Amino acid sequence: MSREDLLQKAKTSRPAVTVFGLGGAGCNIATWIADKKLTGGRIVAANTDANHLVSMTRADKIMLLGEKLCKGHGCGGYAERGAEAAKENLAEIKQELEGTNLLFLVAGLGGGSGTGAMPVVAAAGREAGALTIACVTIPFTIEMSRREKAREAIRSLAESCDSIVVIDNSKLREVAGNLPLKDALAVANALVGSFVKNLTDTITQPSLVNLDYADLRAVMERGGIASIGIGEGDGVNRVEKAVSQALATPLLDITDISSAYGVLIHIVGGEDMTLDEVAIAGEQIMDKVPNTKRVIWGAKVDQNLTGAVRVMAVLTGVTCPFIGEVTTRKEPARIPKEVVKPLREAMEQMAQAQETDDKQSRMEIIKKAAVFSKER
Ligand SMILES: Nc1nc2c(ncn2[C@@H]2O[C@H](COP(=O)(O)OP(=O)(O)OP(=O)(O)O)[C@@H](O)[C@H]2O)c(=O)[nH]1
Ligand SMILES: [Mg+2]
Repeated sequence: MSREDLLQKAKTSRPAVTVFGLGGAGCNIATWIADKKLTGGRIVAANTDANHLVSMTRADKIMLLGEKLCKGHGCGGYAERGAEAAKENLAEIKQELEGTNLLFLVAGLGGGSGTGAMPVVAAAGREAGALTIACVTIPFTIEMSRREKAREAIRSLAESCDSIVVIDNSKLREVAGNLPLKDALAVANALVGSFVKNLTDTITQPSLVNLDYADLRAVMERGGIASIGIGEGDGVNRVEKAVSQALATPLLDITDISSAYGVLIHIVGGEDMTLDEVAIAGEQIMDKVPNTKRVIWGAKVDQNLTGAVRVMAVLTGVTCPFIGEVTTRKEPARIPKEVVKPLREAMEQMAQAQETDDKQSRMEIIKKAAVFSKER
C-alpha cells in the first residue's frame, strides 16, 4: 500500500467517539473537556437541571433530560427519577449514539440525574455496538449514603458497560492533599477529563506512539472495574519515576495490582522525550503486572511540558473491596469493519521490511514509524 493510500485510509477509518456527560458533575467534566478542545470526538452534556445546563455547561450538544418529569429542576438525589428522565429522551439519546464506536460516559455517582441516567445511556450504547467506558467518581467518605448508592450503581453498570473507570474522591484527597471541597472536585474533573481526552486524542490523532481503537478494545472490552493512577517525573529517570508513581497510587483501593486483566499506559512528555525512554517505561510496567499480557501504551508530545513527563496508568479487571465482585458485560461489542489500524499497519510493514533482532535497529524502525505518524 502506498503512503498516499495509507493516509487516505487513516482519514476514513477514525473511530467515531462520543463523550456523554450526565448530571451536574458529568456536565462539569464534559465542559472541562470541551474547553480543552476535543478534536476527535463529539461531546454531549445531559442533565435534568436546566439552570446548570444554561449557565455552566459547554458541549457540542446540550440535552435537557426528563423535561416533563423534572420540569428542569433536577432530581433531588433520586436515581430512579434520573433513570425515568433519561428514558423520556431515549429516542434523542439513541440518535446521538448512532454510528458511535467508542462511548465515554462521565458522571459523579451518588446523585439522581447522573447515577440514574447512566445505565440507560449505557444500554443504548451497547445496542449501538459501541465500546462503552464509564468514567465515574465515588463520593467522599463524608457523603455516606451517597457512597452506598454509588456502589450499587457501579455494580449495575458493570453489566452494561465494558469498563468502569472508578475514581474514589476520598482517595483523591490522599493523593492531591487535603484540598477544600471545591478544589478537590476540580481535580477530579481534570482527572476524568484528561483520561477521556488523552485516550480520544491518541486513537484519533497522530501521536508519538499510537494507540488505536483495536488496542483499546483489547484492554477495555469486558474489562469490568478499572482503576487509574497518575504520576509525574522530571530530571534523571523521569519516565521511570512517573510510571512507578502512577502504579503505586491508584485512585481506587484495589486488592492486587499484579493480577490486573489489562493495563493501559499513556505517557505525555515535552519534545525532549525520547522513544528510548518510552520503551524503557513499557518494559518497567510489564515487570509490575506479570499476570497480564494485555499491556498497551501510547505516548504524546505536549510542547508545554519541557523537561517533565506525565504518566497515566489504567488497570482493568481489578477487584476493589468497597465494590466487591461484579458481573461483567457478557457479549462483546460489534467490531465495525471500517475501523482499521492504519498507523499500526504502517509500523508493522516497516518492521517486516527490515526484520532484525538487535535493539538498536528496532529502535530505528520505530522512530521512522513515529516520524510517519507525526507527519500526517
Ligand atoms: N468530579 C466532580 N464531582 C462532583 C461535582 N459536583 C458534585 N460531584 C460529586 O458527584 C456526586 C453527584 O452530584 P451531582 O453530579 O451534582 O448530582 P446529579 O447527577 O446532578 O444528581 P441530582 O442533582 O440529584 O439530579 C456528588 O455526591 C459529589 O460527590 C463536580 O463538579 N465534579
Ligand atoms: Mg444535579
